[in-house]
Parts: sequence; structure tokens; C-alpha cells
Amino acid sequence: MAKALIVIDMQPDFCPGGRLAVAGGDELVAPINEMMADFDAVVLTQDWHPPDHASFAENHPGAEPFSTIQMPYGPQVLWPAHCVIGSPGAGLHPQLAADRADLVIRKGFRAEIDSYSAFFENDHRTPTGLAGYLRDRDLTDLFLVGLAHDFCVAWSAVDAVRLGFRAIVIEEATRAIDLNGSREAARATMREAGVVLA
Ligand code: VGL
Ligand code: ZN
Repeated sequence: MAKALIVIDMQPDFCPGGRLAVAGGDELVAPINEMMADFDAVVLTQDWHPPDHASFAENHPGAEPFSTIQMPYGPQVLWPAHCVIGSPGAGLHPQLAADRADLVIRKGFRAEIDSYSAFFENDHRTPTGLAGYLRDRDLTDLFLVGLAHDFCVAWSAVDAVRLGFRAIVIEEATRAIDLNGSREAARATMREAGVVLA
């Protein structure tokens, strides 16, 4: 048994002033940095989209940001353009102790499909490779923190349990977008899946 801290999407675009800002997102940097020493491994995820990404409202003429459309793989919220490959907002937060990470895994780099989860793209089938990495290192207990609670953290935690890991979301080290009650919905989904909310 070994435990990993999975730090989801701590990037300037998800922090105040960013293109898809989550309220209070930057408040998490210092506590997450402090937690890192308590784990056998630290993994960071990085949302990483090409400019023509299908999750961007601006790539769907007439569509409003934060509306939902049907994609071949299911419903997809359309977001303001964010975490565009190579842009400053797509970097890791400058104060995040990224030097301590063993692995940085990027997701959402295919234009035609979004990837909230650190494990699978939004078709729930195309793997990112993270599960294999964690299994190879015998990292069984995953503690999830970062942004956003109700999208990338929640989807990652649910997939983790589905893949046979123990998943614990440290809620005080997350912040939610909370779109139409998505925070409470995500909490219910995580609890039902067997994610521990700590
Ligand atoms: C996220 C929406 C779009 C997240 C990423 O990190 O939760 N949310 N892309
Ligand atoms: Zn994204």
C-alpha cells in the first residue's frame, strides 16, 4: 500500500483572473504544497487544449458558454476557451511546488473530445495512461485535491474507484465551479461510487 497525492488542474486559467476562474482556486496552492511531503508520490494533472477544442463555446457558432450540447460521447458543457496549449493560463500555477511532482499528466489534448477525468477522456473509455502508472508503482490510495471539485476532481475520483483504487477527496483543498447545483450533484455521485469525502 502506498499513497499518492493527485493534484488536479492547478493552473492559472482556473484561478481568479483566469479564463475559467474558480472562486478561491488560488487559496489552495499553499495548503497543497504543504501536503506534498506526506505522500509516497505526487502526481499533477494539466488541462491542455488545442485552440479548436470541442469543449470551447467559441468553436460552436451561436452557442453560449456554460450551455450543454450533445457530443458523440454524451453531453458536454461548453466552456469559455481555457488552458490553450502554450498559453500562460495553461501552465502549472507558478507558486505550485511542481518540482516535487513525480509525474505531470496532460489531458484534453485531442480536439474532438474533452477529458475531465485524469484516467479517461469523456467517452469513459479512452485511457490517459495514469492507471497503469499508478499500478506499476503500487500506488493504491489516491488523495485528490485541486480544481474543479465538481468536474475534474469528481470525475477522476469516481474513475479511480471504478478502476480499483481507494479514492479520498480532501474537500477543503478543492473549490467548485458549481454550475446549476453541480457541486452537490458531484458529492452525491462520488459518495454513491464509494469515494471518501474527507
Ligand atoms: C475543468 C472544465 C473544463 C476542471 C477542466 O479542471 O474541472 N473544468 N476543463
Ligand atoms: Zn478543460
